[in-house]
Amino acid sequence: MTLPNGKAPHPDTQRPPMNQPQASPDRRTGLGFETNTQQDTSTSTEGSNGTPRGPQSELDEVIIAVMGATGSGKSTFINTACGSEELEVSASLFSCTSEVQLSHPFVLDGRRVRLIDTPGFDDTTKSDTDILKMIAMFLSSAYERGKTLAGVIYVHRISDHRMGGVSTRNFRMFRRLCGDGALKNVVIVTNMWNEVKEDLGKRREHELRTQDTFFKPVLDEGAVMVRHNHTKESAHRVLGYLIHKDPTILQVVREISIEKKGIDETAAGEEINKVLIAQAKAHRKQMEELLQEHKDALREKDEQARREIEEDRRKLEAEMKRNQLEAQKLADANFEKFQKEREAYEKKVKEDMEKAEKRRLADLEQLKEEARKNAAGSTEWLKMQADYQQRLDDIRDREHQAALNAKDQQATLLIEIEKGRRQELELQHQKQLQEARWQEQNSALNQKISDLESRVAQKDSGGGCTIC
Ligand SMILES: Nc1nc2c(ncn2[C@@H]2O[C@H](COP(=O)(O)OP(=O)(O)OP(=O)(O)O)[C@@H](O)[C@H]2O)c(=O)[nH]1
Ligand SMILES: [Mg+2]
Repeated sequence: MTLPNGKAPHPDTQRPPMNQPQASPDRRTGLGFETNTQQDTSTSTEGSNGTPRGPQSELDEVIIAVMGATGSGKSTFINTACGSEELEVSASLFSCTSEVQLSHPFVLDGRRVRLIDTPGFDDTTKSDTDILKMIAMFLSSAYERGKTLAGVIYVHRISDHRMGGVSTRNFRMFRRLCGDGALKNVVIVTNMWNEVKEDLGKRREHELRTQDTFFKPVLDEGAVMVRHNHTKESAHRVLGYLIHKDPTILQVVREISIEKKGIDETAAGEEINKVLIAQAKAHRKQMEELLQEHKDALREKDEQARREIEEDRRKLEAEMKRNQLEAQKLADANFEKFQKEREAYEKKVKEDMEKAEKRRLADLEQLKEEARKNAAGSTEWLKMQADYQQRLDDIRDREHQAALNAKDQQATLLIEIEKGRRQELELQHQKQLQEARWQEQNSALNQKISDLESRVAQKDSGGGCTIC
């Protein structure tokens, strides 16, 4: 494994920061990929030996598939990487993603990236053959439209107590889908680290890396194993291991699109067949044992045991029937039938996409109409607001003017009062002066009178006329 700078990184080392995801036009056709006329032929990305030409140009879309057991966190990883909630996620025991889905494109480290979400092989509602057919249809159709994979991410919960039957079966199917040739483009992602104590997680990680029954064989062939801590940065770091890689072809795609094999003849199909044969053998053995136990119960007249054995037998028969149907379904998925199914699937996807596009256009039209109405409404509202503001301004102007007037009036009044007060003071002053003057004149007059009286008195007492 080498990074774009040519150095071999430690799987857990941080890559330099990358560009944030960006929205891009949602024009989809066919299987959800945008039309790329330059690449729209079955051989455009393929060399003479059937291997893809690489490296991918800056304009090419980088497509990465995400696989793993049900509930391992595939859809969550994709949502985290895209920074969206577009894929359904569930904490229930039932499988959540039951179809192959394509994420919206986003830009990372200068590349336009799309992730493919896949259902796990231990799906609670669909058989392994159904899942294999779905994945094979999607990937081979995409390949024949010139869309190759930059890599595959396999999600594994570090919180799993052990690599049990389901995980082992899932991983075995994953290996058959990829083939050894694509392992250099595989990243095994361990997640749910916050669900375990660090020491325990590290021990499990070490076992997964070093045990032949776990991931060691694929790591030896060039796959890498990295931790994911549930953040966008961590998801982008994981994708950083793949986005600059030369594209690869998965074994199942090569088998179908180039070697023209039926699903039943692919390595993954053969793996399912092997499991079905082993199960059929085990079922036959169980049935023989039950028949023997049934005979014993009859002989011993043990009614309770007989009823329990018959119940077990019914359950086993139902399982055997399911197994036979599954084997039949796999046998029916030969090349011709699979091609027909794929054509029907592509047609349906195309119709769905066209319907979705029509719906999108109708929604867009409705949004535009609402926007127009809102714009009209907002013009009206703006006008009302302007009127209101004008009225408010007028009132304020009037109030201001009135205040100014009142001030003027008050000032005039004060001046008048002051004037009046001064006049009053002046009058008082003059009055006082007048009074003082009168008093002065009075006292002078009184003096004269008393002088006259004293002279009259002198004359009366024998003196001459002083007046004449
Ligand atoms: N703690 C923790 N929980 C996670 C992480 N990734 C996913 N989960 C939770 O695991 C549960 C299953 O996640 P999904 O993304 O639906 O898993 P899936 O692999 O897509 O499942 P299917 O679609 O059923 O195959 C959800 O409850 C997630 O919230 C993680 O990194 N850490
Ligand atoms: Mg899912």
